[in-house]
Amino acid sequence: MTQAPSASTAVSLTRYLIEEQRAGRISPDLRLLIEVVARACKTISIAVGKGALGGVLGDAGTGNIQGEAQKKLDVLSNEILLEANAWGGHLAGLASEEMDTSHPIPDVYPRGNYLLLFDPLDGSSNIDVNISVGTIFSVLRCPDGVTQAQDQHFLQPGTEQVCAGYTTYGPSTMLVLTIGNGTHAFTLDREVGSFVLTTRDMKIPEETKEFAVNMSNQRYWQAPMQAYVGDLLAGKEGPRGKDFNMRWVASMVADVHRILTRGGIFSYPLDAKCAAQGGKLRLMYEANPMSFLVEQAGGAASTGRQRMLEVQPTGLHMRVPVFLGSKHEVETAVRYHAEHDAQA
Ligand code: P6P
Repeated sequence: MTQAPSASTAVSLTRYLIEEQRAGRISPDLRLLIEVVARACKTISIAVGKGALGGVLGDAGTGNIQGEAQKKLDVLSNEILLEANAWGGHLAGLASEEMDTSHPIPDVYPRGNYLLLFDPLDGSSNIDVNISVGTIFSVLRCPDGVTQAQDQHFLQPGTEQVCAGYTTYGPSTMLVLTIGNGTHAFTLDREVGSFVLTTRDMKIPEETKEFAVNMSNQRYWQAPMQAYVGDLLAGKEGPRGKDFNMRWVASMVADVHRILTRGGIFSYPLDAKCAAQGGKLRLMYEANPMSFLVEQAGGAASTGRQRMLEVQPTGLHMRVPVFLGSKHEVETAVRYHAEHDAQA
């Protein structure tokens, strides 16, 4: 049973970031960036929380580069993040799931040394049925000498991230963050309006009995995924020798938050429907930030054939197959792929 932090022991996000800056682990500009993103997420939380009363449910009537119909809250969340990050002087550019190309900082404002990428409202297909959704963000350094970032400047592997996080808009609004010094969870105190550190140094159990996958795609999976999940389903009578449970929220932030909290493996593998695009989930603002958070919590993240954070991006909206979560379970899924490829 976790004890609620008292007023005297509560560590706010601001205090945590000041202490990390004092320790030399983040710069003043990166501290400002994180505070600005957190503040924007509070605004998004209020809009999401209004539900039908806010007049922002349903489709926007527009589509994005992903070929997905945008929800009104997708567009609103994107605008909130763009506006919040325009004037601070900490960014050289932004990129979003909802925008075809990267977004320049207006000339009227100073520019900084960071690049911010985000999925403003991940899982938004769940918004109209009141299931948790979230904001995912990733921070890279802008290459030296570049002041007005172009798309190609964002194309850095996940190991280059200096910060990653998500905010999950669930029963409580939680910000989960890493600056490369562990993964930490902050809960929004709505009465005060600040994020409060509620779990320092999250750790994912290395073993698990829970997997997250969209089973309706099973007939489209490649052979190693068929074999891997088939053995999970065989349970204790099968080669794994134990029974497994399954969860699939269809909101990556919600599924990953559960795994960071109690373990598990999340997978969106290649299937015959998405193989031509390289996968379903996007590398730069879904897989990479989540993989950084998971690795910092002692977990593992892979495409099934390569460490996720070492994938060299070829485009802002590049898609990848994803396996992430409990270290030993991800290693097992990777081993099924390696053994299949060796025989092939
Ligand atoms: P499916 C949401 O659209 C998302 O990008 C992730 O948040 C989620 O894990 C996945 O797609 C769900 O995909 O095919 O199960 O609807």
